[in-house]
Amino acid sequence: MKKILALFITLTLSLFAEGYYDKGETGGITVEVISKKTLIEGNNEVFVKLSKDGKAITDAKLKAKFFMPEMPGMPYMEYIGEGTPEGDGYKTAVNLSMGGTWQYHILFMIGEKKYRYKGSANLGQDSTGGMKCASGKCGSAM
Ligand SMILES: [Cu+2]
Repeated sequence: MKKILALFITLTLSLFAEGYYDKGETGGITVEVISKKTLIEGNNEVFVKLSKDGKAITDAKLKAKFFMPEMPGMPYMEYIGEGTPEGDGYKTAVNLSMGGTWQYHILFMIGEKKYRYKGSANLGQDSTGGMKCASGKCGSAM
């Protein structure tokens, strides 16, 4: 099991350049937001890892809320993906209804304590800043 996990982590690391990766901290908890593929308009798989002092936290309750503020001619949009524990993190599926920049909040509870981690992603853009496809309209080939 450990070996499989290590392999999974290695694979994930090697794929960062192709996808989305964000790392930060909230309330002393390190949060990593990972998508193997560039985030696109439509369905995305997002993996979230929580850790403290290098130790994975695997018993949190977690949600990923992606949203886009109201703009002229466009209503507020929101999608909440429920996190399912998998390996050393949480897997969630997020459907983003249009291209552009999406804000997100990773909301999680460890015991009774609530946390919120904030980030944003430009659809179609990988972690090196390169645009893979215009406005996140990448199609299924990505
Ligand atoms: Cu929009």
